[in-house]
Amino acid sequence: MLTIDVITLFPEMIETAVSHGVLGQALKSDLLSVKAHTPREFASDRHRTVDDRPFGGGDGMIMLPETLEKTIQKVQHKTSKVVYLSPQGKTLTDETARALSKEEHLVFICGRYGGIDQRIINEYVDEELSIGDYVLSGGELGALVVIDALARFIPGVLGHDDSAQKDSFSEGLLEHPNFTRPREYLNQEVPEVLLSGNHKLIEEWKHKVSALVTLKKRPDLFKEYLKKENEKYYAQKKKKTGPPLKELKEFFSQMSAQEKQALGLEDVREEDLNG
Ligand code: 9D3
Repeated sequence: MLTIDVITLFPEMIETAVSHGVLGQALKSDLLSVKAHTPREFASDRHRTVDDRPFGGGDGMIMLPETLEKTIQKVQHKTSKVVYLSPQGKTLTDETARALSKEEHLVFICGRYGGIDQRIINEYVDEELSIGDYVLSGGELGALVVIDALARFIPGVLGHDDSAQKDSFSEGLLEHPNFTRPREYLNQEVPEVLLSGNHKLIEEWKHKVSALVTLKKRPDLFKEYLKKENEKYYAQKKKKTGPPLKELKEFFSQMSAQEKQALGLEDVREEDLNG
C-alpha cells in the first residue's frame, strides 16, 4: 500500500479534502493512506512558533528548520521519497503522477507563503514539484492536487481497472463530449451513433471525435498525437486503413452540421485537416 505523510501547518485542510469521493473510498478500502502532521507538535515555546521572518527581508514568513526537521524525522524511513511542493519545482504532469504512484512511501512538505529554509531542501528533499505557473498561498492545495492525480494510477482506486489507461492524456488526446438523458434537450439531439448500440462503431466515433476536439482546443497536443499515429502507421507492413489525418478528414466530412454543432466542432474547417 502507498503511504503518504503530509507535513503542513494546516492538517485539517488535507484530512478534509481526502475524505471525499474517490480518494475517501480509496482510504477506506486501504488502497492508500494519507496522514497529516504539523510541525507545531514540536514547537516548545509559549507561542508554539513554527515560522519566522526571512533573513535579508522579503515577503512572507519562512518555516523554521528545526520543527520541520523533527517532523520529517518522525515520518521518514529508508524507502521514503521526500517531495517539496513549491513554485520553483518541476511542473506536475500525468507521467510524474504515475511515477509517484509506484513509490512505497511519500513525504510531502507544504510550505506556507514565503516557503521553507533552504537548508532543509538541501538535506532532505528528493524532488521539488509545482502544480503550475500561478501563485498559491501555500503548498497544501499543491499536495492535494498531486495526491488526487496519483491516486488514479493505483489499481482498484477507479471503478474498473482500465479507466486510468483509457483516460485523457495517456493517449495524448482530450475526451470526447458526453451526453445523458433526455435524447433531445435545449433543441439539441444526442449524436445518433451513441444510441445505435453498435459498440465498435461507438468506440471508433469516440476516438475520432476526441482527436477533433483536441485539434480544436489543444493544437499542441494534437500535433504530438498525430506524429505518434503517423509513426505507427508508416511502421505497419499491411495497412488496414488510410493515413491517420486522411481517415480523420474523411470522418469529419461525413458529419452533419447538426452533429458538429452538438459537439462544438462547428468552426473546424476541412482545410484544418490537410496536414
Ligand atoms: C514570498 C513569496 N514568493 C516570492 C515571490 C515566493 C512564494 C513562496 C511560496 C510564492 C508562493 C508560495 C506558496 N506556494 C506554494 O507553496 C506552492 C505552489 C505555488 O505557489 N504555485 C504552484 N505550485 C505550487 S506547489 C506549492
